[in-house]
Amino acid sequence: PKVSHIIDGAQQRGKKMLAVLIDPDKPSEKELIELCTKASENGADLIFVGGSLLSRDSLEECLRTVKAHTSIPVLLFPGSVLQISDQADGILFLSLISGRNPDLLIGNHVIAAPYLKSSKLEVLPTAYMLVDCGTTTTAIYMSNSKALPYEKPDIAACTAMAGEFLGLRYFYLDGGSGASKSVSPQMVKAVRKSIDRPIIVGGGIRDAATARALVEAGADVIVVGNLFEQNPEAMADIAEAIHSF
Ligand code: 1GP
Repeated sequence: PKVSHIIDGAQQRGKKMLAVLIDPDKPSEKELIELCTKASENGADLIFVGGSLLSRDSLEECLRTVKAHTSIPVLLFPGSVLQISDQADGILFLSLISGRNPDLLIGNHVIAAPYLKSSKLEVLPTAYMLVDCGTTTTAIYMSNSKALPYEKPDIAACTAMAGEFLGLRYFYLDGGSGASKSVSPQMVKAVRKSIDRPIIVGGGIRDAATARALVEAGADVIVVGNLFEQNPEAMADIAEAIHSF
């Protein structure tokens, strides 16, 4: 099945999803295999692979290992045009609509388009919104653009509306990996009221209560990166909080 059908179907049934993010830079092959096992055991519905800045050429190898050791759908969450690979099932085709950097709104997309066209990757048009959660995360720094202000849910709501009118299908609110706190439930609520399509929320989510508050506010997919890599066992509680909604 297409990954978009899995996400859309879950949303229609009111089922919330847990995505775990793997930064291909960090784990060794042995650790990756372990992470795949833990992802399945602890209830991950999706695996995102990517990073805002990779310091070694590890993506292909990482994807090969992940695909060989789990049947969970794998989506690229690319930090740049260099992070395109046929080994994944699909790609979050991110347009950074929180910012005003033309390369991340359309420029890189033009460069990537012919590669995607000739690949078998499923392309998920995604409105990517970085939020300033009090930490200059790598994503925010590398984006060379301003993130949405934490205290301004109305700006996030209008940005999402614009993204929907532009035809984008998935809406990703992200504080960036390692943010000191997550995006606020108030902001998720405001975005939920402004659009109907699935909302993905990530960045700085480290406990079940936070994940729960975000799904209650209207998030459909919760993304956990750092905590998953550091303490995969802790995912069980978060998955339970999300899936029991
Ligand atoms: C970042 O949403 C992801 O894009 C995950 O963030 O590593 O802080 O969980 P964390």
